[in-house]
Amino acid sequence: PSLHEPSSWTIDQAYVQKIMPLPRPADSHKGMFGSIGIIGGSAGMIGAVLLAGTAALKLGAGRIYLGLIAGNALGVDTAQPELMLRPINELFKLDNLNCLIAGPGLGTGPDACFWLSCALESELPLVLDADALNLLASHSRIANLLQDRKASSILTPHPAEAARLLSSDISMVQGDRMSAAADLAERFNCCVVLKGAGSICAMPGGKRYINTSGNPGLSSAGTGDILSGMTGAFLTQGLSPENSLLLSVYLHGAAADILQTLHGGPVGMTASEIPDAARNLLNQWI
Ligand code: NPW
Ligand code: AMP
Ligand code: MG
Repeated sequence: PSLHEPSSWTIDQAYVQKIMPLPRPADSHKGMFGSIGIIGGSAGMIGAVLLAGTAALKLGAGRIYLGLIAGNALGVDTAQPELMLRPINELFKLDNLNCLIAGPGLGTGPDACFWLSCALESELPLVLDADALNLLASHSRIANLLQDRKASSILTPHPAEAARLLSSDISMVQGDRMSAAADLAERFNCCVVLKGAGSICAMPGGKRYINTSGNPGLSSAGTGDILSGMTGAFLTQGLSPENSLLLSVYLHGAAADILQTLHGGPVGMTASEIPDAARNLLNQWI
């Protein structure tokens, strides 16, 4: 940043209203809003990929395909039948995808590592979350593939994932969250959000942002999986990686703020409730 620029920006409603997707034209069709592939869902963690898929659907992605690692996975999510569930090898045969998310419930076994490599070798913009970040931290081959990518990538670590990526510990990361996020953005040349109260977004060029939305209601299982789906939804609809991340981070927290008011407090907020609340805000603000 130059002398006249602040060292960090604040992400608030006024900021995100400037980076919204355009209103939909009257003659729109689903092909105009992108097709996203989400890689994850190992045995016992299929919910993570379903949550990410539902979030992508409700934030406007045109088509959502889930590539499931679990061999005996279900063929339909009856709660959200719009999602197209495929065995992971089938996902990589699709030629209409324009964005990928890898990590929710992916696991860290050899299969997960192989399919993550395939995602990194693709030329599609990519969101890396959860176990994709854990594999990135533990396999230099995965880190090399990320560094060699031509398409953009977004990293969405929570403090423990960030600590693994930085070979550090959670207290060091939390002690200087701004530096931790900026280190990751520089090291991997990616847009990064370091999640947790007051999420920090750091961009490869050095720009840094502090989010103002969100509350402890988000401290529950699956809320990060929702964020990855929301980020992918904006990426697949054509927003830049930076704006996709800033908009999803703010909207995710703002949805939780609405739910906290509605429920009289943060206790018992569920990840599944966030996409509907975020959708309502998005429609108001577009
Ligand atoms: P502790 O020890 O609990 O206090 P992991 P994960 C720490 C999937 N999921 N500030 C935390 O601290 C995900 O997608 C599936 C400080 C602990 O040490 C992944 O694939 C679900 N510390 C997989 O599970 C729903 C913080 O991080 C460690 C922190 C594993 O993901 C749930 C835990 O992190 C889940 O999303 C903070 N703000 N946040 C499903 N329904 O299928 C976290 N920690 O070991 O990376 O495990 O995040 O649960
Ligand atoms: P994950 O740990 O991957 O499930 O992600 C948790 C999500 O909830 C991230 O988007 C965090 O920023 C958000 N979150 C968790 N706890 C809080 C909190 N106390 N205040 C604001 N946001 C939170
Ligand atoms: Mg997570």
